[in-house]
Amino acid sequence: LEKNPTVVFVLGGPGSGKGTQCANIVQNFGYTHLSAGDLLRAEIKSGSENGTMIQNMIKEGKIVPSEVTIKLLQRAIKESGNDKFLIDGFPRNEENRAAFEKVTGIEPAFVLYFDCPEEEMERRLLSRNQGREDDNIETIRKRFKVFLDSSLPVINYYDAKGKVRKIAAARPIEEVFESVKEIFGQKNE
Ligand code: UP5
Ligand code: MG
Repeated sequence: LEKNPTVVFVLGGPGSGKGTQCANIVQNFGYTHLSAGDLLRAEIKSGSENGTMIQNMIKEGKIVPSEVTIKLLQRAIKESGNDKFLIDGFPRNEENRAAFEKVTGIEPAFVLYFDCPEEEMERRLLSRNQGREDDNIETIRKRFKVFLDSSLPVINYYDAKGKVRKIAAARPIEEVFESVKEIFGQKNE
């Protein structure tokens, strides 16, 4: 592992625009984008022994055990050859957060938080049409509840440390990215 990689956690509810904005950040600021959800979905497709367990958890909107997700993230970090990472959609609960810090020794430079009302996120997810098994109304409701109960506390934890950069996400993609650019142009250490 690179000794002191720069890590930005990109957090926000389901459909808040994490993946969309990470793609823009990569093009402009030289980061490698690691979506924990994409890594887990790739693991299902690869036919790994954990695949069925991961698939069931995603279908229920539940959080996959940290050790599985952290192993995938560590491998992707190593394989990237880069030293700047956007970690998208992780950590999702306090246990994820503490385990990542313990295992990797990495603390995020800051946390980018896309703040979006549920009704807007629901609209986006229901019209995404990319065949995601969790983009149905029953699973979406479960994902929202897990976000409120488990993921928001992680954001609050980093907010108390002055590390959260909050962005109003219910605006057009280009407008949201203008706000994102301002943050990446600042000194954030
Ligand atoms: N869109 C984006 N921005 C828009 C804008 N400003 N205006 C209008 N439309 C906009 O965007 C969603 C949709 O909205 C797209 O169609 C986009 O074009 C449009 P996207 O950028 O994909 O939003 P994102 O926040 O990335 O939404 P995603 O659904 O990926 O968020 P989740 O957090 O729900 O999904 P993730 O893949 O991270 O996790 C899925 C599941 O994996 C979890 O529920 C969990 O079961 C599991 N998981 C873990 O267990 N552990 C992990 O660490 C990570 C995931
Ligand atoms: Mg995503």
